[in-house]
Amino acid sequence: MPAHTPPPSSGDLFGSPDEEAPWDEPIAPGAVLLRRYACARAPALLAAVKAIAAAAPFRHLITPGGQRMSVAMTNCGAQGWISDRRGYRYGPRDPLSDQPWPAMPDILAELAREAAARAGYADFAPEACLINLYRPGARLTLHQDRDELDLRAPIVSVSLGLPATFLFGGLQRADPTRRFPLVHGDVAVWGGPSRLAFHGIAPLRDGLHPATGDSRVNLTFRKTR
Ligand SMILES: O=C(O)CCC(=O)C(=O)O
Ligand SMILES: [Mn+2]
Repeated sequence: MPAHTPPPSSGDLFGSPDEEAPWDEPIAPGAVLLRRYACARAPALLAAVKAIAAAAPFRHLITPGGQRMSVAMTNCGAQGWISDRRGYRYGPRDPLSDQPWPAMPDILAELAREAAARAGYADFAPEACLINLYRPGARLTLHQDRDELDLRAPIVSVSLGLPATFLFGGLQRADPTRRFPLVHGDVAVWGGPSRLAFHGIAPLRDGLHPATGDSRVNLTFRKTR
């Protein structure tokens, strides 16, 4: 029995009717890959990302150590994640424009809430959506998401476009890391005992995807406070 099938009326707008039905792949206690969960909504999600990026453009942030990140980032929601010489933090305004980050569109917030619930985290209310844009060669080295104050809430992370390799380790940096392919429409949710698991993305490989061309877009939803 498929875990979820797109509503019958969504065929034309959001995906082809012969799209794969989603399935769940638990990877660690509190962590699950919701395979293809976002496929049906991907065109609407990408349209929303385009509108967000028109107001708050993707940019390569500088790490506190002075390195330019290979992934380009922007945010939507009440809070946005930023990095500069002063450190990593959340803030309500885009430092490029000094305007509030674009509001989080309902279609994004609903997807995040539904995915979290499916993974066992009821009532997830994301305040921030960090949007990561990967071009071939871009990567995210092993890290923990630990700038959020309420670690009871999970991280919900949506993959769109080109495939990537998700590195998922343990609570210590030196713990063994497993590699999971992430493709268009996959949603990773980690929380509970896995909330502070080290994770990353291996350098993106060249390719072309019908939905995003030569890039991968990742939406990472967080409760920040
Ligand atoms: O791109 C991904 O799938 C992971 C992103 C991530 O770990 C982050 O934004 O902190
Ligand atoms: Mn992360």
